[in-house]
Amino acid sequence: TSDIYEISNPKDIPSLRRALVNRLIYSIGKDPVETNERDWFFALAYVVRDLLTLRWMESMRRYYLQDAKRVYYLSMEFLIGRSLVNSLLNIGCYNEFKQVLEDVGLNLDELAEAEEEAALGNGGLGRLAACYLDSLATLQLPGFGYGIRYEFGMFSQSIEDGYQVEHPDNWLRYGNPWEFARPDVLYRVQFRGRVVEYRESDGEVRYRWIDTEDVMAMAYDIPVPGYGGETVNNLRLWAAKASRDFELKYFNEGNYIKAVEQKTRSENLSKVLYPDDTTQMGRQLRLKQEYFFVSASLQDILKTYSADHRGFAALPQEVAVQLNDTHPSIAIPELMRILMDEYRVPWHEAWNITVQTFSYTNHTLLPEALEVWSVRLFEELLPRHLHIIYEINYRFLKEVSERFPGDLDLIRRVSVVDEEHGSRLRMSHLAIIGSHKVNGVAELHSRLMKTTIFRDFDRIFPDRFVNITNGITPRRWLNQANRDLAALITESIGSGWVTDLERLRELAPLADDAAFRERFRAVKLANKTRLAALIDKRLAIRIDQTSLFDVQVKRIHEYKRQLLNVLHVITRYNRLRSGKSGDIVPRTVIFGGKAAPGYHAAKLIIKLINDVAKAIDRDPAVDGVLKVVFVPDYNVSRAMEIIPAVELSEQISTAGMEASGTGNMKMAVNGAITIGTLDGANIEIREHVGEENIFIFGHTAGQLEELRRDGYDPWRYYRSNDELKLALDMIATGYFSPDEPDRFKSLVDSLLRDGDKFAVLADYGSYVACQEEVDRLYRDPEAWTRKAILNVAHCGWFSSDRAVREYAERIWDIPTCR
Ligand code: DL6
Repeated sequence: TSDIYEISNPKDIPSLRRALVNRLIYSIGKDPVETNERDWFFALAYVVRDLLTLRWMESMRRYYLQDAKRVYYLSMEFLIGRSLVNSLLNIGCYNEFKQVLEDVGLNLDELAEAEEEAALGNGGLGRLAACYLDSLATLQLPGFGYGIRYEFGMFSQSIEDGYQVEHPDNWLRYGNPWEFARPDVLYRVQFRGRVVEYRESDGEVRYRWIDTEDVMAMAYDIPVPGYGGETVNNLRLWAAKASRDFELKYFNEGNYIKAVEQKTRSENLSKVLYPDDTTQMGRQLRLKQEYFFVSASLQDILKTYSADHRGFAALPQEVAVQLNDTHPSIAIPELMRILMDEYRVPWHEAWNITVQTFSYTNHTLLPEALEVWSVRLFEELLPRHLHIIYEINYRFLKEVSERFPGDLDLIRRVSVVDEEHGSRLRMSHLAIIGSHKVNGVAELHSRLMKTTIFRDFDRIFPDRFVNITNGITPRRWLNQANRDLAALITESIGSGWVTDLERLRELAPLADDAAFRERFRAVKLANKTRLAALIDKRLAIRIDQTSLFDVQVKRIHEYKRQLLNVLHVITRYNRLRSGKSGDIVPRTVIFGGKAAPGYHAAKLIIKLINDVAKAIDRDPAVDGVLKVVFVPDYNVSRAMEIIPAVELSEQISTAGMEASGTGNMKMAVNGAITIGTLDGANIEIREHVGEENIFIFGHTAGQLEELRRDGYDPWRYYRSNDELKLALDMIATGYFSPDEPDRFKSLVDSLLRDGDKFAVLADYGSYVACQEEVDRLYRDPEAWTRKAILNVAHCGWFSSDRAVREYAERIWDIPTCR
């Protein structure tokens, strides 16, 4: 096959063309005269994968020969998106392939649309994992992702009559050209069964987990190319396969149908991604998914380690495991189990190895998102792990009671087992106790973590908590998504920024250069025009590309406060209708985002946005000055289309509730100006870009705490602000839903009668006032552009390269491996 597929020189167009046509014929089985775009996409993806494969093998060999310490990033979610263009840019062959395709009458960017996106994540946490994989490879760090190969990723969203409708994401329907199936990399994962105690010849009591129901985990590998193509790392995703033993049991009983049923049941385990990131669902299948991928990953990690190491004492010197939130925290008792039950390592030694190996990232303070599992469920599914967790907890609490004698309340608060709510395991406690480092994802979040939910733990382990502020990869979010801005930047300061984003600082002096501002503005306008054309094409909605593009795209959640944005839109609408708007700036307010399928309020917010959009559309009084658009099915590809066109980035969460945010970083580095609260990484964005280049409004986390302590009364705001009252009354009385006047009553009730948990009303006044400031600045295009340029220039620090370097130095202790 090497004659057919081999590319002697990836810059040689004829050889690339030959490889492409050969792939089309021999791998896709299509005659080049009778193909569709998807055939070409697959052929091209195979050629690109070929180019990655040798570099990938070289990288693996390099790690092996240098006996490099490796980091394994365990995550239930990797929100990768499409890979074709990203891979081409990273290996430096984009232009060559563009040419090859043009020669056969095809357009690379159009072809790229044939790729299904790998939407194996919900939002921030999953996308962060994907950005970190890109940075690990670019920085030439031996970093490997482990996750689940969900057959159905994040649901796709359509909007029907203004309501969200969910559709299954059958992304593997045509196959995934990037992956290598590894039927030989197969591990047994046990569930249920029982634990027996026995005494060994050395007199030690040991445990055996027997009579289990088993599922097999089969590996699929996806190469992850770093920028420059020197290093290609690996993302290994596990798919569930039925265990032969299990099937045989029924076959032997002559029950063929039952055997096949059983096979389907086992394989359902990796079927679907749970589509809610902010409420924990205590579902058995979810716990099974967590243990399934953790067990397979640890077996794989230990197999690699054991290939050239004896014993496990050196494991923390060779291996670091990062737990992306608590979802994989069952890895802590699992490593203990393997070390003790399978390799006879004594508890003390096993515990030291475990703690030194693991570290844990917390991504949320929302109590409803913190994982807890019922002891009963654990007992049923993972009885041996429950024993180990009890023992970990017992030893930990013993130590605490020795250090803080008599503080029984402390013991109750820090225990892994929460007895107050019916015996539940608090996975965050387990993750903290079993890790040597715990990090939050922005300064404020890390501080709040230490002073609120994990205050006791910070006292017990004063060196354990650190902050590593999130970052985003400049390859995908600037170099790829915003080709025109990338070209302008490169022309101005060279291309070094792609791997050293802080070089963007060199753009700062150009903010005062009128000619540069003109070009910068032209790029933004071109991006807006492109987005307007897409919206017209897909939704048949016309928007004015010269209006201010005011954008809030992210998951729909009450704490992210899309409702606050809607209240401002309604206020603006009312001012326009009553002629009180003065010299108002024409705006297009764009929303996008998915609501968890079971989250009623979030789904109603989507309907409200769409109903408000409809009312505004029908009113000639606001024609040309106000437009609202809800972009359906927000995902990585949509984000890459929208973000380069954003002018005003809405980051308006209730202070203290958004752990970091990463959309805020993506938009700022693409030349948007943020309107935001002092929440998450907004605070650090303000520090970097300067307070004169960002619009900050609203209560701080501290002020909100005080407000609540003094008895927060949303009615006070309602009564004292006529515009707010009018907007709320319109929603409540069916102005936007005349066909069903009560439709949004529950939303208004949540604000007025149920205590306004997210302080929407408390921040309304300052938000609306701040939006007036936005209008004022926008009326002066030179001043606006100047600030936008300074946002780009000063956001280099938010690169995921910086974040990953911090992890490598402060947590994993791994050097680069060139
Ligand atoms: O750390 C990545 C991302 C943050 O930027 C967001 O602020 C945060 O909401 C998000 N959390 C999740 C779900 N959390 N849990 N568990 O996606 O993480």
